[in-house]
Amino acid sequence: MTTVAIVLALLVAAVVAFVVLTRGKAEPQLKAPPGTPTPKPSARPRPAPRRVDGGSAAPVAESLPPGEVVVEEEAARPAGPPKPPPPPAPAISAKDVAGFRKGLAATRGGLVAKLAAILKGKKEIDPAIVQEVEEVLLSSDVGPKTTQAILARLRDSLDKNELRDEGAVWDALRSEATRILSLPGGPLRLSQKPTVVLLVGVNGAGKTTTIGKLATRYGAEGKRVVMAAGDTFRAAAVQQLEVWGKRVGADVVRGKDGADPGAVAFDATGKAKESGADLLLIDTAGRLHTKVPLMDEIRKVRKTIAKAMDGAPHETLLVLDATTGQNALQQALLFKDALDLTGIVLTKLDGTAKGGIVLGICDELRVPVRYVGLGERAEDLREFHADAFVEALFGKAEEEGVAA
Ligand SMILES: Nc1nc2c(ncn2[C@@H]2O[C@H](COP(=O)(O)OP(=O)(O)OP(=O)(O)O)[C@@H](O)[C@H]2O)c(=O)[nH]1
Ligand SMILES: [Mg+2]
Repeated sequence: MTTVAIVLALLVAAVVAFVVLTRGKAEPQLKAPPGTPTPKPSARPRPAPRRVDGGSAAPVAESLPPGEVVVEEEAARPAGPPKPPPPPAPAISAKDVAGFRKGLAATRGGLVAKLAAILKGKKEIDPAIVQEVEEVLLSSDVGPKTTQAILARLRDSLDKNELRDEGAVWDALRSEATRILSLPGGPLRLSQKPTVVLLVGVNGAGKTTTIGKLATRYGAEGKRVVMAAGDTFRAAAVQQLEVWGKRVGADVVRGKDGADPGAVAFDATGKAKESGADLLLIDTAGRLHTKVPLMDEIRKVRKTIAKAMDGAPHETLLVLDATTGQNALQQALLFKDALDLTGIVLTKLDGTAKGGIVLGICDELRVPVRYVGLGERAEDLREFHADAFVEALFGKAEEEGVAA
């Protein structure tokens, strides 16, 4: 019995020892230091967070889990080398010259072709040739005063023996034209909110069309444009403006038929101010420069606008139809007497050989041409640049042989 008990006890001890030993193998007794999280069986190594600084780094960021993308602040980046200053704007853009040249085709075929016919192949320039140039300038609506100014320069150069050949005459004409046309002007600057622009001129000069073109241009630049239907004589004039307004997305302020144009302009200035508009373009009825009551009326309109906003109108543009030649110059002189003109818009230059009128206007009025109209479409209104204009008018005339 005693032996049986001993054997049983040994068996139990052996089983217990076996169990203890086999358990120890299955679960190794590795004790982690306190505070260390127990790794989960499913945990995988994760990529290190990456910086996204735009460009090619962005696709990498997309592959990262949310919250892992570190967008570095612009200010925190190390400063790179200083940026070089932007290159100076070219004096003349080829696009400008090409645009003017297309619009000036008729003038090049008239004034410039006649000059080319006189000068072509001349190895020597004498006073008789200068005389012929005078006739061409006079017949091309350059105007007597401006023609004399240009001739004085040519004769002076001739006396100094500087006009040796055809090329020298073209150069002298170009530089004289550039001098005359280079008045401080340029496109409208929207320095006030709203910048108020009054457009005046005789019937059919192109005022309403120019307003539509300007609204298109500034609207496309993201400016808020308001138009005032100050031509209250004709219902059709208001409708014409409203068509442009719809096309451009600009508000049109109108009065009742036959309303006082000053009241419409006053109302529109107030509304443009309230609505935070950038530009207010005020249309007016066509008026003959020789009709005193009509010129008095436009003076009154101008004063009324000033009552609605200090310093307004900021610009008063005279719209002239280039096809009217010397008459355009007469209009300009009388409008300038009545109003403080800040610029001229010369329309329909595309349909005339009388482009020389630009020289007469700038020379006699000393008011800058700000825009020229080279067609009826919105994009046919071009900022006037003296250099580009002169280049388009006279450039390469000799080589092209524009002479008939
Ligand atoms: N070819 C050409 N036509 C133009 C130009 N500017 C205006 N026109 C046209 O000239 C005509 C008269 O233009 P409007 O804008 O109505 O002239 P307006 O000065 O407002 O005329 P009123 O309101 O009657 O005084 C229209 O048929 C225009 O399309 C231009 O630069 N070139
Ligand atoms: Mg009109």
